[in-house]
Amino acid sequence: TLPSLAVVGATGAVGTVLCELLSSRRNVWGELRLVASRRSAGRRCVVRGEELTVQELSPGVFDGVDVAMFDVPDEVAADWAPIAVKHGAVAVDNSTAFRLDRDVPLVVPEINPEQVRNRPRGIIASANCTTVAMIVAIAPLHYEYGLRELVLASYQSVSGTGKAGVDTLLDQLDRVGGDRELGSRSGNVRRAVGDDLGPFPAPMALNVVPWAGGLRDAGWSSEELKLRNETRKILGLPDLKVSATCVRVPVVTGHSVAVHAVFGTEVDAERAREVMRNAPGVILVDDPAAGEFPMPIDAVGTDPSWVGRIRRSLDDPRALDFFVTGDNLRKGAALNTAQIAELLAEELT
Ligand code: 11C
Repeated sequence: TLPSLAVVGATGAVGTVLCELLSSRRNVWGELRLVASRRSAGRRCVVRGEELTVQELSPGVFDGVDVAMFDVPDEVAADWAPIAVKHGAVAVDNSTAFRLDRDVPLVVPEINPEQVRNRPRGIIASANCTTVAMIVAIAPLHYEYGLRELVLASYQSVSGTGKAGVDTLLDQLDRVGGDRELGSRSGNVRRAVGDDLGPFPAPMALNVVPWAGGLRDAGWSSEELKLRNETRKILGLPDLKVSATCVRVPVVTGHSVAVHAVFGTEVDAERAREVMRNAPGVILVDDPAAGEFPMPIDAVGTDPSWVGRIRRSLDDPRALDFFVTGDNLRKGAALNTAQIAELLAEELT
């Protein structure tokens, strides 16, 4: 019999994409259970052509479950993933709760699939969406040239903060639409947008906000630290130098990163393009003369990281600059956890 799967957080922004993926990917699952908070319990969702009723999260929902995927807030995952394990499931968690735990592998299946077997706590973590978009491109370049340092600037979409972020941006765009004076004087976008900033510290419409996540020591944001710490762990480079600036932009879905990568050996832009053409999970879109760039409006709803603008640094023959964009809800979250779970399904079948 095929292994059973529980999807915890099935009705959230990532859970919804996950249910779509379960309907479109090769079916490796037996029984499927959709699980959510009390607020969403009782809703009906169609997955794989079956109508399923969403069950309320409780210890009993894990009875007889082989794999439990969690797309829920950190504190919910921290409490409930160990409960799922106690009930006999392997937990695949997409929150930050376990990513840096030494006894929990942090897996991006294109890069370190073998790590799924190394799970003393019965938990496997899936990486942050910004890290995932960037790392599927950077890993093959690291194997080619030996990575020494990353300098990153992210352009993160509002769906990174869930459905509330998307509603906030779309409501704000309604409020600013049609006023051709807006943006030409300090403060007038703030006045038009009003006080409801949703999950953001500043207006998102007609703006970019150099902030994502929570405040950490010395002025760094949690998102910036995740890019550094998760990249180091996934690549197995504990001393890699990483400096990131995370920025929220008025894009609904699709996180992008401008990358300056310094390597141990001299690089060649054409060879780097060749490496990207052959890299799993990457699509090369790099023809500026034809107006072809990797952009979130094109990458949304697709699986790979879109990579382009590849250039050798003018001032350092060992450095490459490029731009990468990927669907943060798909490969950045739902797809990566689905791929990890599929590795487990293979092992358990
Ligand atoms: C954002 N990257 O764009 C965040 C959302 O570490 O899984 C995902 C948080 C995480 O706000």
